[in-house]
Amino acid sequence: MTLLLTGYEPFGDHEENPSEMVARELDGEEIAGHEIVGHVLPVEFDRATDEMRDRIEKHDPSAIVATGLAAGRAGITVERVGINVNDCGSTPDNADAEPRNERICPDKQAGYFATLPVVSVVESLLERGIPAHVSNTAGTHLCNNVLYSTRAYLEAEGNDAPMGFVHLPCTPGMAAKQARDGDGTSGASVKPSLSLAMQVEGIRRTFDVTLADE
Ligand code: PCA
Repeated sequence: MTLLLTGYEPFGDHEENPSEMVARELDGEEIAGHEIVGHVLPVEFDRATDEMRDRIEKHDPSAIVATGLAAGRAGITVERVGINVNDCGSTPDNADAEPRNERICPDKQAGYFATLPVVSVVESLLERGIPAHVSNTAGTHLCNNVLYSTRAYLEAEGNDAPMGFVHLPCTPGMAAKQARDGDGTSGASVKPSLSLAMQVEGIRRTFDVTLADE
């Protein structure tokens, strides 16, 4: 029995992506008799969803948690919904694709809810002293794309494994580096951050709560 955990490779101005580090760290760990399969997805609109489907077909996971970086958010944010939009904003993907106001699936509905127990996960993280909140937008970049596309795929397949998306903030090292590269010490420009250990524990608990909910 497996649990699928995906992170993303670095993208845009970011030299690191905590979601990649968390996926690598938890790969192989056991939770309640399930083995976590950690996988790092490309930040490419043309490839990420196909890779996610391949992993689901290969591992037939009992639950799927996709993660990515949301630099600037103050804690772990559990996404409630994915919407049917691809729009890269000011950040092209890693293959230089720049979708603007496109539909992910032109013939499908506007949105899909995550099927993780979103509110229970957040409550559990807060109880553990991990800053977290529910988020009502995963944006319109790859993170939203993988949430929407994977939920659409699972529904079409009749696969009821719970699936959702968790955005992770910067690590303290990333926030310090970005401040050094930017305004340095004079402005109040340092981004909020959370230690990698806390981020790892947050994702562990996300799986715990999801399995307990089944
Ligand atoms: N974060 C981006 C894409 C990859 C990642 O880690 C997002 O929030 O869409």
